Amino acid sequence: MRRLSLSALLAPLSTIALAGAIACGGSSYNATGPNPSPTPTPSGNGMTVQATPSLAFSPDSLTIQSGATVTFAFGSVAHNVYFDPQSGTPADITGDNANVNVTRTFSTAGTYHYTCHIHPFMHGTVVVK
Ligand SMILES: [Cu+2]
Repeated sequence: MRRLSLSALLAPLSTIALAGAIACGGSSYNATGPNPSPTPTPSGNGMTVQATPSLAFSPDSLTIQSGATVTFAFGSVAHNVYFDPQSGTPADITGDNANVNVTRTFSTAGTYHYTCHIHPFMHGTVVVK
């Protein structure tokens, strides 16, 4: 007489398989990730003027201390920055500037007006104390 019991052989295997399935179900959710900062950070010691696709400098007027920088952040529409001729102006930002940041240092106190020559109605002012 043979008393082979297949179920007796398989029972331990199915128990192990079931335990493995339970253990694999507890995958952890990784909640950490890049944290988007809601406010733009100033670049260096300076201020930023956005040259916007809506054809304006924003802000169109700002006041800085002498020696500080202004970064002109050009968006998807090309602009440039030409300063009204006077002593102490930084170099003009010539040509077509899109999707690029250009920084200028203002070393001399004064009031500096500038214009985009592509859009002559675009004006801005930097007051250096
Ligand atoms: Cu422009």
